Formats: sequence, C-alpha cells, structure tokens
Amino acid sequence: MAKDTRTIEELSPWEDARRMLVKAKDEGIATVWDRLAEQTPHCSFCDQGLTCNKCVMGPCRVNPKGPKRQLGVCGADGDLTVARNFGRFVAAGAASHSDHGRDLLEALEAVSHGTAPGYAVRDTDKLARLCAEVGIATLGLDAASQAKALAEHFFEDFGTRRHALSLLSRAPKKRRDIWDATRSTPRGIDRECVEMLHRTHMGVDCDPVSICLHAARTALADGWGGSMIGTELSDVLFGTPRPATVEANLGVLRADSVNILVHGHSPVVSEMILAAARDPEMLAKAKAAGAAGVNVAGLCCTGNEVLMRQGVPLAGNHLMTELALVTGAVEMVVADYQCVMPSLVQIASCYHTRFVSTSEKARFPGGTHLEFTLENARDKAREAVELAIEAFTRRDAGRVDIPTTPVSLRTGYSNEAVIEALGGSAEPLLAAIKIGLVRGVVGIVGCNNPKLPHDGVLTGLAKELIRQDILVVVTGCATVAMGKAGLMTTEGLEQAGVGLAEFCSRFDLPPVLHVGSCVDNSRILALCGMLADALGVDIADLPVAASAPEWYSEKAAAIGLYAVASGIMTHLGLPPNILGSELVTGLALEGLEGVFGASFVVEPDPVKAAEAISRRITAKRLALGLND
Ligand code: XCC
Ligand code: SF4
Repeated sequence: MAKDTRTIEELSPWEDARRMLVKAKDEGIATVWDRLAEQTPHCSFCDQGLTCNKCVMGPCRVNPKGPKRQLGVCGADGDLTVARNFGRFVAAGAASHSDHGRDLLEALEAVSHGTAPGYAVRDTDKLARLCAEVGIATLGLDAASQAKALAEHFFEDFGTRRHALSLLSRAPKKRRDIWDATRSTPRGIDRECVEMLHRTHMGVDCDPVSICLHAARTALADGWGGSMIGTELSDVLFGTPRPATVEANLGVLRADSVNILVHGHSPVVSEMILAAARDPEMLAKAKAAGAAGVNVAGLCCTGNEVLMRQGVPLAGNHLMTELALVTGAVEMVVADYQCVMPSLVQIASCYHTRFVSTSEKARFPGGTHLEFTLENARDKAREAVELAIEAFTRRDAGRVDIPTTPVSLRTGYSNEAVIEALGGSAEPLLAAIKIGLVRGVVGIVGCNNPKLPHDGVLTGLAKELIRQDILVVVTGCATVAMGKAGLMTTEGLEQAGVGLAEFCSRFDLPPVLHVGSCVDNSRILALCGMLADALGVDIADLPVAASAPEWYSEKAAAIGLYAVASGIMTHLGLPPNILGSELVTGLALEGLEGVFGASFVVEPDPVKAAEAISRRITAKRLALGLND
C-alpha cells in the first residue's frame, strides 16, 4: 500500500486522532489517509475538470493547450467541459441538502396527519411564525392544521410552478433585484437541479458562463430553499436550539456504557435513537447486559443536529469518523445519509461494532439495514438500541482505548437564541459593528479534507479572525475543530481581540458561535438578510464573509456558491476541479464580483486567508462610512 509521507503529527494536531492513527496502524486498519496516498497523484485531467463522461461517444479528456484533443468528440472545449462538470457538481450538492429538507417536510406532513408516531411539533410558536411569514392565516387553525398548510406551501417550493421561492423574501430587496436582473432567482428547488442536468446534457447549454450562472441559481435554491426549509422545519419538529454547554471529542465515549454513534445529516432518525436510548426499559436491558447505560454521541452533521437541540456530545467530525471506531468502544454506528464513508462498514467489521443503515436511499452492503420510516421509526429505534446492547456483550475490552478527556463547548445559537442573548433584538450587535467593537462577522463552515492538515486551516483561520475582532459563526464539521481548540467557551475570549472580547463578555457569548449543521448555514443567510435590512443595505454591503477552509463535498460547493451569489465573499482552502478553464476560474475568482458583488478566494494558508478576509471587511466598513 502506498504510504502517506506525512507524519502522524502532521496529519492531525489532536491527541485523540493521533492515538487512534497509531492504533489503526498497529491493528493493520487502513484509513482515509492511507487511501488518499494510494490515489495520489490524482489524474491531472480530472483534477482540472477536463474529463467528460456525459455520453458514450466519449469518455473524453480535453486538453485545451495540447497539440491534440483540444475538443471532446462532440466538440466541447475545455471551458465548456469544466463548466458542465462544475454545474453538475453544484447541482448534486444542492440536491442533497434539498432532498434532506424534503424529508423534514414529509415528516411535518405526516405529523399533521397523525401518521408519524413519536414525532410531534415541539415548537408551536415557530410553526405559527412561519405560517404567518408565508401568508397562511393561522387564526382558528390548530397546530396540526397549521402544519398541514405549511407543508403544502413548502412542497410547492420544490416544484416548478412558482416564479420565486417563498423564503427569498428574507433577502433584501436590492439582492432580489440583482437575482432578477441576472436571471438567477430560483424558481423551484427541484426545478433548478433538474434544469442543471438538462442544460449539461450533450448539446444543450454550450455557454460556460450561462451554465455557471445557472449553477448560482441552483445553489440559491439550496440556501434560501431546500436548506432553509430543512432548518426551519427541524426546529418546528424537534425544537429551536437554545444555548447549552456540551462535550466533544473521542473522550465522550464511555468505557462502561453501550456507545451508539449517530452519523449523517438528518435529525429524523437520530432523534428517535436518542429517545429510545433514554427509555428506562432500554436502560434496564443495558444494565442486565453489564453496561452502566446507553451513551449516544454524534458524528458530523447529524451530530450537530442533536448537539444543538438535545445536548448530545459530539464524538468527532468527518476525519474522526473512522478513528472513532478504532477506539474499539463503539457498539453501533447508526447512519442516515451523506458523508458516511463506505469504509466504515469494513472498519466496523474489524471490531464488534455494528454498522446500521436506516434510509431507503442510503444502503451500505455488509452493514445491517434497518429501514426507518415515519410510521415505524419509534419501533426501529428500539430495535437498533437492543442490537447495540447485544453488541456490547461481544466487546473485546483488551482492544478498547478511549483517548483523552472531553472538551466543553457552547452550542445552541439559533438566530432566535442569539437575539434573545442580545436582549431581544440584533441592535446591540449592529451597534458594536458600527463602532468597530466587532469589526465583522465570518461564517466558517464545512468539512475536513485529508489533503489538508486535519482541522488546521479551520482553527488557524478562526484564531486569526477573532484576534482581529471578527465574530465567527460556525457549522458542521468545523464545529468540532473550534470546540477542540477551546474557542467555543467564554475562556476562548482570551484569544480574542479586545473589542470582540468586550462585546462577547457583555452578553456572555463565546467568540465562536455554534449555529448548527450544514443545512443550518441557512441561518447565517437569514441573519445576514436581517442585518442588511436593519441597515437598509444589501448583503454585499455588510462587513461579512464566509469560509469553507477544509471542504471536500459537493454540498460545500453549493454552500460556497450560494454565499457568493448572496453577496458574501467566500474563502476556500482548496479549489474545486475547475482550474482547467481560465474562463471558469476567472469567473469564480473575479467575474462573479461584477455579477453578485462577491467572489471566491482560494488560499490554503490560514493566516493569509485571514488577511484577505480582514481586508474585505475593512473595505466594506469604510464603504459604509465606518472606521476600519
Ligand atoms: Fe459532511 Fe455535513 Fe462536510 Fe461534515 S461539514 S463533511 S458536508 S458532515 Ni457539512
Ligand atoms: Fe465527450 Fe462530448 Fe460526450 Fe462529453 S459529451 S463524453 S465531451 S463527446
């Protein structure tokens, strides 16, 4: 097997990761880093976005500068090839978030019909607020009827018959005008994704710029549509997050308990697993099997969902998912969908660990498939917990190593919670921004990527930004990184600049606020809309930026693009596979500025990235007539 030439110290800064990397090596278990080494160097055509397999006249490798093969068999050049690939990449990401959003919508509908036992509307106030926001008269409607009406309303947003998605109303008028003028107003969530597949079929849209603009429209359908609906309905069904202190890292696993890891993205399955694990009857069964209890911990975005709402500890982020199993202390991984490495099935089979898939659309051969539906979820969750208890009796104590003790982090900063923490309105934050106590706000989001030092770019960037009085909001896998770096408690204020520390201390906030999972980036959009409206400006005028320093997924590309198309400059730690086209690359790095008032910056070095972001914030502050 090819070896990663980096030392374990270079791969990850964390004690828990390093200990498990050593253990994996000792036990002969290959990880994502080993497989990356095997795949390196990558195919240079694919790396640049210059391969096409969209029809069987090909596949084609297009070589724009070469003596031969400047065009694919159909005549597509490098620019078109890169644009078509990128368009589909973004559409896949937008589709993933949005299909997850649709699952919440189906859950809400089933709850309204009384066909989803165990699920309920937990935040009736939010349900009523959302109904009012989209124009559903709530007078005289009970919660079930409101839920039914709201579900019907949002289902329409997924279709093809609207001219604009309903929650676009949360964006400032100026922004909506820009979308209209550039024909990038998303009409239907599914429609934009489908249209991207259509446009990129051989012989449809052959203009790379036009494809890229439609990619922006598709991404906007995700951010202000599929993701936003997913977030809002998750709050309605499972409760709007409120501040709490929770624990994170592999130390949250318990040697004496049945450990169940919930992994993936949707709260629909994980909330039920949690309820079953907390059931006294299950606890009694666990005790009978010799365990002290049933311990549920989270991975990736499902972990963020149950962390935000239920205070469930977070075992790790993307690059920790394999290593969590290497502890030998995990009885079960319960996965819904997205970002669940297929390798987990193989690694689980090296231990007593059961890998359980739950979604009809995400099957993992070799694992145990317990198909959850809205009707049977409560029973299936109990079945899963019982299987985990059974697995506990097969645990090999000699192979258990739970490294480190957990760190604490503060979570639960939904927009509602932030406003409550500020005393009922966003005004104190705006005032702090105006006088420069807080210079700006940056969302640091997204994944890990084994090509980059684990969590290194994420935490390096966050530290630089808070030092420069920039408030950081964080979601998804970035959360665990910030928590481990100690930036998500008020102790983290020691690393913040004087102004930011003063502001945060006044409201008892950490310098890095946890706003949720990846779909919850929609909370950041809504917050930006709110702040821009309060100042009477466009989102592009705000001293804000976004960053996905260690991103890997199609979804992260969609997030980055909807941020840019919403007017938010976005930093990426590594580029998407577009460098084979100067046209598309130029559009991403500069051209979009002229269209949406924001573009991408690619920079793997966190300090340099922070400089670029800080310069941007200074420029926006000066343009608003504020100090720098
Ligand atoms: Fe996946 Fe969302 Fe990325 Fe983590 S951050 S690796 S997309 S789990 Ni969203
Ligand atoms: Fe080749 Fe064109 Fe077919 Fe793509 S669509 S595989 S470039 S012939």
